[in-house]
Amino acid sequence: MKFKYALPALAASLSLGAFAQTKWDLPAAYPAGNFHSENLVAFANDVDKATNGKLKIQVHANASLFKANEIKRAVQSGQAPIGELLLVNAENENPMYGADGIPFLASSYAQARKLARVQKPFLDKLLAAQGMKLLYTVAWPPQGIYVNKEIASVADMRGLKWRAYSPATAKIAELIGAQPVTIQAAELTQALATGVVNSYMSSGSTGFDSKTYESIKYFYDTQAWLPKNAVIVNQKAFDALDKPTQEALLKAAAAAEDRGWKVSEEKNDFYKKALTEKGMKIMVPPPKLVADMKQVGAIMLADWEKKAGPDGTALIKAFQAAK
Ligand code: PCA
Repeated sequence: MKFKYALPALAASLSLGAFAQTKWDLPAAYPAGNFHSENLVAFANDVDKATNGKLKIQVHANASLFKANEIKRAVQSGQAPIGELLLVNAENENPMYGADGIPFLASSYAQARKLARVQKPFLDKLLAAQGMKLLYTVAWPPQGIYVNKEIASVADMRGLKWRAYSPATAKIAELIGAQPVTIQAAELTQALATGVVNSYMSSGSTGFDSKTYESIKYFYDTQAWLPKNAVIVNQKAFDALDKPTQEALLKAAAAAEDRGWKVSEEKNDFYKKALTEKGMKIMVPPPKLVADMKQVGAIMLADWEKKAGPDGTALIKAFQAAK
């Protein structure tokens, strides 16, 4: 009697197993309309299609599931199987995460891609040691200075209320005599509207997303660095997928990386035009400002190399030798 019922139940669970669906929540920190978030949704759709719905990834944009600075730990602990983080935000944990936040080390898309290539093996190793795996990275557009007045040099920036998003952008404030307040992108609009900050460095993308033009008039297009977002996955969650699903995920990730870098570069001009249409002035930074900021960059590079030790030296060497 027992078997009579157990067998159909077993058969049902087997056939269910054959169609087993895995659902992953993907916490992300930037608004749904941001190009990184749109790229994540395209990535999730590709995975869905390639696996016939076996792996469903739900993107949670705008820090709605975890705050920007909590995402890495959430993926590490398995609270989230997958997530998107801003690499430079982990610089205090290990300087190698911050290589793409050093001003003027890699300040064009071509240079940033080169840096991404030489940085990748270090990231793979660091993440693997914490039970995670790097799926892909995509650069933000080049970083410029948003400021509420015209500036000719760093001396003009003293005393600014400076929004920082990372250890390095807080360090810049220190070096230029501004007052840093760390605010992630999801809270930036409010911080600007309430006057908590009146300046910061970021991309045209974040200036546009946060409606910075409502309180700040100038964007100095310094093109100082291109920080990257990274999509990372918990290794155990990855290992729990069957082989074809793993392969589909990696293939979709490679496609997302290609697409993301292209869109980032294409949108860079779009964002600057959009900011102009909203009444902002896009400024070519005057020579003294450029020279001052390059000096800031040189100090930060030297500091970084000291902190990063032999790995840092190896990365810089590889970067300089890379084509
Ligand atoms: N936007 C993000 C990080 C870099 C960027 O361009 C921000 O400002 O928070």
